[in-house]
Amino acid sequence: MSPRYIPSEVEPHWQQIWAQADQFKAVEAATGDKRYILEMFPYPSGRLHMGHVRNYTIGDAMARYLRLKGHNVLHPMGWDAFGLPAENAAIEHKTAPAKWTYGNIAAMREGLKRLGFSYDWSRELATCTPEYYRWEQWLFLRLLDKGIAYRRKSSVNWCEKCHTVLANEQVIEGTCWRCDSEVEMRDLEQWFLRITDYADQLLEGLDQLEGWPEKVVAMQRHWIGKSHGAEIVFLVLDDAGNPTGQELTVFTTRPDTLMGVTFISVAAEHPLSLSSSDGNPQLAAFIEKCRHHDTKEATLDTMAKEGVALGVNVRHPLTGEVVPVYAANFVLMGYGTGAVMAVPAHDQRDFEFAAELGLPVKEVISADGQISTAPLTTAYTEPGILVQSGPFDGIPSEEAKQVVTAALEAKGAGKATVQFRLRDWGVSRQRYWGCPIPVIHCPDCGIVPVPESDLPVVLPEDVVVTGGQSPLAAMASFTQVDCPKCGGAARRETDTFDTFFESSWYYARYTSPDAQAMVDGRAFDWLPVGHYIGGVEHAILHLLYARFFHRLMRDEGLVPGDEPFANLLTQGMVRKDTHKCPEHGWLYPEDVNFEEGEYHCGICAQDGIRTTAEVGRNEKMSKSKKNVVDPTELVARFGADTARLFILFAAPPERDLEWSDAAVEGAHRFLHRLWTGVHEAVEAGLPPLPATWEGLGPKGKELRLATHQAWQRLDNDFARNQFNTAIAACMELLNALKNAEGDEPLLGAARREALERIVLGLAPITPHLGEALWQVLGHEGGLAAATWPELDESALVKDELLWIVQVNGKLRARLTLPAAWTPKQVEEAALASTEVTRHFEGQQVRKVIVVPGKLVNIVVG
Ligand code: ANZ
Ligand code: ZN
Repeated sequence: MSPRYIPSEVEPHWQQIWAQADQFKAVEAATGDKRYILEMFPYPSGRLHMGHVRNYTIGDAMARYLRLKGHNVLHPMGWDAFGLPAENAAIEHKTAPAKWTYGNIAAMREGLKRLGFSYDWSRELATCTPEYYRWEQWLFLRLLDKGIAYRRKSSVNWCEKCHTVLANEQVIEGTCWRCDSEVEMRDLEQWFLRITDYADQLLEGLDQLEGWPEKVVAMQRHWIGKSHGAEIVFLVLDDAGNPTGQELTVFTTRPDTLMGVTFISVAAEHPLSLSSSDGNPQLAAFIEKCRHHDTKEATLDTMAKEGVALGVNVRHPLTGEVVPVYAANFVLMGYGTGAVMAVPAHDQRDFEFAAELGLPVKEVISADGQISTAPLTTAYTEPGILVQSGPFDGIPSEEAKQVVTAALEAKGAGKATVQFRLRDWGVSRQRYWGCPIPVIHCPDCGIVPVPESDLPVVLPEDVVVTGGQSPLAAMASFTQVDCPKCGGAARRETDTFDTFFESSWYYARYTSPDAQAMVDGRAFDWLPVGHYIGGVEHAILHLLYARFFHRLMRDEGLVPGDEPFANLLTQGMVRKDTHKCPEHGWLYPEDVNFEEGEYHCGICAQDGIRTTAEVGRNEKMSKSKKNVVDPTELVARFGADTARLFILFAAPPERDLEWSDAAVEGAHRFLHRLWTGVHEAVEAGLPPLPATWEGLGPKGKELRLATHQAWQRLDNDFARNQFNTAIAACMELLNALKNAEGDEPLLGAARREALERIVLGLAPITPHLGEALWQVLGHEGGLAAATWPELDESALVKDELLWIVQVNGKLRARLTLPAAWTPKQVEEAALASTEVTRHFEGQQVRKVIVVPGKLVNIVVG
C-alpha cells in the first residue's frame, strides 16, 4: 500500500529542509551563469491575496526552472513598506504605523513561506528601515548637489479644517475624506527631481527593451510624450491697438494651421490672465473656480469647455490681425507655455470652445485643397492641403509645418521646439510614514543639506497619528536642530519622499543587501534583472521611475548599463464571478449556495429564508465585491502545490485567470494520481535507466517517443513562460503510461524515465511534491542535486511512418512502412499493395508522386 498524499505533511517537511540547507541562497562566487528573477515586492497590507500568489508563483517557477538548468539564480523578496495605508490603519486601530507594518510583514512572510517560494531570505529588505532608506537620502544629497533635485512652488490638495495636505486618494469628489469640507488647491514649496532632463534617454531606451510587452513600451512612450512643434510669439496690444511690449508665446504642434487662428486660449492661472483679472470680476470668479478643478489630462478632453474673455487682444504674427484672448478651463499651465493658439476648424477642443462662446471658425486645411461649401460640424484634424492661407495656399500640411515655422523664424516671431508631456517628478509628500527628506531650513542660511556623516535622518517610529497635520511637524525632538552651516537654531524638513522613491531602486539593493553604500560591486554581478514580473498597473509610474533611478545610479557609477529590467512580464488579473443578495449586498463565495440550478444567499438561509442571489459580472477579485478566495484557506485545504499548479495551469501568465473551484479540485486530483502512480510503480519495481536502450520493444519505443516529445515541448514552454502547456505535456505523458504495461525488455526502464521526467518537469511548479517523489524514485540529495536531463533526439526518431496513398487524388489506403525506406521503395510498396491496386484494375499507371514522409499519389487512366 502506498502512503496517502497529505500536502500538509509533505510541504512543511520540505520547507524546513530548504530553510535548514539555505538552499536558495544566491552566491556571487558560485559557478553557473547568473540569472536574476524578481517579482514586484508587496505592500505589507497584512494579507496575501490571489494576485500576489499568482505573481510569485510565476516568478518561482522561472527561478526553480533556471536552477534545475544549472544557473546561479538570485531570487529575493522584500517589502514596500512606507505609505498611506499604514497611517490610516494607525488612526483606525490606534497603533503606530511602524508597529502595524512590522506585524503585517511577519504575517505575510509566513504566508509566502507556506507557499514554498524559493527566495533567498538572507537578502530580505523592508524599505521603512533606516538601513534601507539612508541610501536614498544619500542619493538625494548627490542629486541636490548636481541640481537634479530642486525646490519650487507647486499646488497640493489642502483641507483648511484639518489643516493638512491631502493625498489624491484622500480627496473624495472634491471633499476631505475625514471631515467632508471642501478641498482647495494651495501652493507649497515642494521637492522635484529633474526627470525631464532624462526624457530623451528614457524615450530612446525604450527601443532597447525587446523583452518588454509592446503595450507597456507604448504606454511609456505616450507618457513621455515627445512632441515636435513651434513656439510662436503674439504681441499683446493695448486698448488703442498698439503693442504694449509684452509678448504672449504659445506652443503648437500644428504651425501649419497658423492662418486659421481665430482666438488665443490661456490657462486660468496664466500670468496674462491673472494680470487681467483686476476690474474683471467675471474673470476673477472663473480663475477662482478653476483653482478647485481637477486638471487630469483624461478629463480635459471630455469636460465641458468653459472660458472667459480677458479683454485683451494680441496681434497675429503673419497677418497682423487683432486676435482676442480667453482664459479656458482645458488649457494646462504646466504644459508648453500655458497658452494655445486656437484653431477651431482643426482642433476638436477649440471647436467645442468656439461653439460654446460663439467664436468664428476658419477652415485652412482640407482634404482636396478646396474650401468646404457647408460649415464644419466637427474639427478636421487629418492632414490635407492648405486653403485660405495666403502665401501658403496649396502646400500639403505636413510640409507647411516647416514652411510656416521658417517664415516665423525669418520674422523673429517663432522657432521650432520640442515639448515633452513628462513633467518633473514631485517627490515630497506632506505625510508622516515615509523617508525623511534630508535637509534643514535655516533662517539665515536657507536650505542646508544634512551632512552625509549625519545620515540617516531617522524617522521617529513611536508616534500618534491623528490624521491631521503630520506628527513630525509637532515633534520638537525631530524638528529642532542646529544649522549644520552656521550652528544657529534651524528646523528640520518634515516632508517625506513619495513612496515610489523606495520602489525605484530596491532591485539594485538586493544585489548587495549589507553594503555600507547604496550598492557595491555585486550590483555589477547581477544587474540587469533578467526577468521582472508584476502587474500591468505599474506599467507607467513605477517602471518609469525605476528606469530613471537606474540612470541616476549609473551616473554615480553604481550600476551597469542603462536599463534595470531586461525582460518584463505583466501578469493578467485573477477574476471570479460576483454574487449579490438583495438584502445583504455582495456575498463572499462561502455565503453563496448553489441549489436546484440557482444561487442563493447563505446568510438569508441561516434564518430559513430562501433568497435568490443575483449573479454579477466576472471581475477582478476584490474585497469590495467580495469575490475573493483567501490563499491561506486554499493552501490549508489543498496544499501549496495544488494552488501553484492550478494558478499556472488555468491560463498563460499574461492573460486574465478565471477562478474555478472545479479546476482547483482537478489540479488536486492530478497530483494525487501522480503521487499514487509513482509510489505504485516503485513498489512494483522500477529498474534503473540503462546504459543503452538497445533491444527496446515497440511499446517501450512508443513510450520513449511520448516522453521525449513531451520533454521537448516542456523545455520550450518553460523558456517562453508558457507554464500551462508545460503542465499539459506532463499530464499527457502520465496518461501515455497507461499504454505501457507488459513485460517487454526495457519497458520498466522506459517507465522510470517517463515518471522521472514528469516529476522533474513539474518540480518548478509543484516543488514539495517534486522533492518527495524524487526521493521515492530513489534519488539522494534532493532536487538541489538533480540536473535537468537532456533530450534524447534518437527517441524522437520513428521506426515507421504512416503514409497516405491516393489514387487520382482520392484517399485509398494508409500504409505503415519503415521510416528508413527511400521514396522509390515506398512507391514500390504502394504499387504492390492490393488495397491500393484494386482501385485501378485494368487502368494504366501514368505517374507516381511521392511527398516525402507523407503521401503517395498515383495518377492512372
Ligand atoms: C494649435 C493647434 C491646431 C493645435 C490644431 C492642435 C491642432 P501635444 O500633441 O499633446 O503636444 N496645447 C498646447 N499647450 C497646451 C496646454 N498648455 N494645455 C492644453 N493644450 C495645449 O499637443 C499640443 C497641442 O495641444 C498644441 O497644438 C496646442 O494646440 C495644444 F489644428 O496648437 B495646438
Ligand atoms: Zn544656518
